[in-house]
Amino acid sequence: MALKNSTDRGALERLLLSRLPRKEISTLVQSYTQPYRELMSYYRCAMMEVETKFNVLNEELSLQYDRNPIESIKTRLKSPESIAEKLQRRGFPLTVESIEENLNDIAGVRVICSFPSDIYQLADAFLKQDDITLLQRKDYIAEPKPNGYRSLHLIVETPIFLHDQKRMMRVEVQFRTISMDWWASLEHKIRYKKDLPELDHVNRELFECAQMSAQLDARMEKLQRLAETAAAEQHADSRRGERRSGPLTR
Ligand code: 0O2
Repeated sequence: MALKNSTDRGALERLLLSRLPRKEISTLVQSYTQPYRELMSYYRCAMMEVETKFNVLNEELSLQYDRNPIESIKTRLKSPESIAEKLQRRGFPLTVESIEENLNDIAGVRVICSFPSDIYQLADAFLKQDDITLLQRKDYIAEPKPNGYRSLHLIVETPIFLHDQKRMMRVEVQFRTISMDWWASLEHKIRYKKDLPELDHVNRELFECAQMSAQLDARMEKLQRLAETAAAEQHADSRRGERRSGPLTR
């Protein structure tokens, strides 16, 4: 007999489950969810690998330039609801294999930098590493989205080393300045993906705020350059002064 609808199916599932001993139910659930949990764990490992790479770069560059180019790093694993929604929206099957095959942003690493130039320097240094393969690059800083969104997005593949195998995993890396992140986080709260009617004045003002944030980035970067140049000149002056006064005689 074919089941008429999901209510029938639900009732049947409940009946069957009520007759199974607790232990068997737990084994059953485990067997269904294990492959998904394993895959999510691999993505977590890939995020750890990528996060470590950025921490290493931050440490090294901070010695070289006397400041940290990275303000903070955030990692996130896409939620089961978002995964299901995205697969459905794109017409892909809801299976563990399909997640790995069709989605690039299950593992997300967001690198918040001080200045726009830090973003490109870090992205270049990261992509030069021989275990990182670039799959896709979207530069929304050079070409912001029509709503004003700015960020540099990379989809990369990186290996994770498990006890018995090496696995290649995809990770989405988003680079933003504090100002880009501030705008994107608030815009996300105000509008992004909400089924709102088109509110022209809200869109326009959000776009203006994005432009203000871009101007602030440019000004701050300019100030940083001026300060760096002034510090370098001062340092050179004091070295010249030291050389003129010659070695100390006793
Ligand atoms: P969440 O909740 O941040 O994970 P994709 O579906 O990712 O393959 P898409 O959407 O063209 O293809 O990718 P894109 O443009 O690279 O954007 C992916 C992510 O960038 C989004 O992830 C957001 O995090 C961020 N993003 C893109 N556009 C905007 C925007 O206009 N405003 C804000 N605030 N964030 C944006 P998710 O999965 O959509 O959401």
